[in-house]
Parts: sequence; C-alpha cells; structure tokens
Amino acid sequence: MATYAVGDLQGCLDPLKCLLERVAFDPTKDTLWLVGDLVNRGPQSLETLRFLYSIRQSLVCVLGNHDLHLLAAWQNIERLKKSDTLSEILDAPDCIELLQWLRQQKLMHYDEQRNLALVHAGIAPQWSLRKALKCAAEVEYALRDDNLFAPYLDGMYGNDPTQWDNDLTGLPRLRVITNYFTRMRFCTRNGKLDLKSKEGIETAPPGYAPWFKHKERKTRNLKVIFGHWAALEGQSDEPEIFALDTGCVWGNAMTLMNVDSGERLRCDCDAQGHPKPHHSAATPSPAHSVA
Ligand SMILES: [Mn+2]
Repeated sequence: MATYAVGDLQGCLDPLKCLLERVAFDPTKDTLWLVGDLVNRGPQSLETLRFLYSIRQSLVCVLGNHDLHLLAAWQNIERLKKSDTLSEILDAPDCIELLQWLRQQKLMHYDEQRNLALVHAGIAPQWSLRKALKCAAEVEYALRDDNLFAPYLDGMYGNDPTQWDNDLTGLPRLRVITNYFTRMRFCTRNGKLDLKSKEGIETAPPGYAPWFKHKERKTRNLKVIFGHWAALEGQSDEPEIFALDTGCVWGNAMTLMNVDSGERLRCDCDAQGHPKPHHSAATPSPAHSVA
C-alpha cells in the first residue's frame, strides 16, 4: 500500500519501469503519482502513455506543459515542432482513447490526509490552497468540456497576462492559471511571472525568486511535490518542497520518491533517456535498493 511519486517522464519508459521494479511496484496495491510531462522529447512517448493508461486505476497524475501541447497538436491547434516526438501518438490507432483519458487529468492534486499537493510546475505564491484548487478546477473543467476544449487550447499559448488578477475573465484568465501550474519557475512575491529563465536558483532576474522561496507564500504550510525544473537537479533546499525533475531526458536521471518516507531512488539515464547499463532492470544495483 505504498505511494510513490516520480518526476517528469518525457517519454522515457525504461527508466520508469526500472524504478518501479526496484520498489516492486504492485498496481493492485500501490499508487503512483506523476508530476506531468509524461511525454515528448524522449524515445517512447506512445509506449509510455499506453503503459500509464494500462495502470490508470493506480495512477494520480497532473498535466504538464508538454501534455497540454500534445492535446493542442491533437486538436490541430498547434503544429508539432521539430524537437517534438509526439507524432507516433497522433498516428496511433488508440490515439483517441489515450488522449481522451489524458484530458481528464488534473492540474493540481491535493491529498488532505497528507497535507500534500502535486503540481507540474508550482503554485502561485499569492494563492491560498482553496484559491489554487478553485483555479485549477476552472482549467480542468475547460479541458473536459467538449465546447470549451478547443477554444481553451487555442488560447492557452502565450506569456500574458504575467500576473493573476481576480478580475481576469475568459481565456486570459485560463492562460495565466495554466502558466502558474505548468510553466512557472521564477516569479515576484506578488506572483508576477518570468517565463524566460530556465536555469538554476541563482539565475533569478532582479526582484524574482523561485516560486517556492517567497516567505509570504500563502501555501507555505502545504507540502508540494513538483517537476518541470530540471536545472534544480531535484533540490529545492526547502524541507516541504519536493522537486522531482532530475532531467532523465537530458542524460541525467529519473527520480522516484516514496511519498510517506521521503526516500528517493534514482535511475541514471544516458543522453537518449535510456537507463545506463548498471541501472538496467536486469541487473538492479543493490546499493540503490530500498530494502
Ligand atoms: Mn514542464
């Protein structure tokens, strides 16, 4: 009955399977939380999505920017970029089944018992827990609603507005909510976003800080698991903020964390997002086993 969280998969299925084998993950008993960016850039986006769909009853997952991009490409709203590896999904016979499932996923998951939230990028510092859940629900509703789905995806792209305002309506409102949950790294203490900087904590533009570093953050009593920010290398330096993106698709590693014990496992990956040989499922490294 264990609960594990894994960082951004980005279509890297082998490292995920390697980690799940090492903890003897049992989908009939255990639960897997995923921080989003399930697909894109990595070698096996279609197979990753199929695998997740097959264990969907044991899964809690939130959507990342790459997942939303996939939905937009599916709806012919956004063309695929050269670096995208999503066409195998769009060409697959089970594409509709997989993406109808994907669009039902949330932007924010809140576990009341654990006082723990799961998001892809972060939670706007000026939002209370209640406010954050309400904002996430607005986008989740648009994703599920057949009349709002395409207009939402069409209006989703862009960096403006840069800041939340209660008076925002329509697509700009949904866009800024989406940007907080799926693209944010640095912002001001009032939640003004800088969506250009992607490097480590020390590269914050003047007046900006990582979203989780602001002392006046309204959800500072909430534990948060998130991904999206590979340059953090899995470290937030905050006790209750759990950064899980360790850049598997960039030749670094995929990270799995036991949600209750905080214990972490890494699967080191090569530049193609495959497990490095000494961490392959066939020859698990005893030094890294949880037992
Ligand atoms: Mn991301």
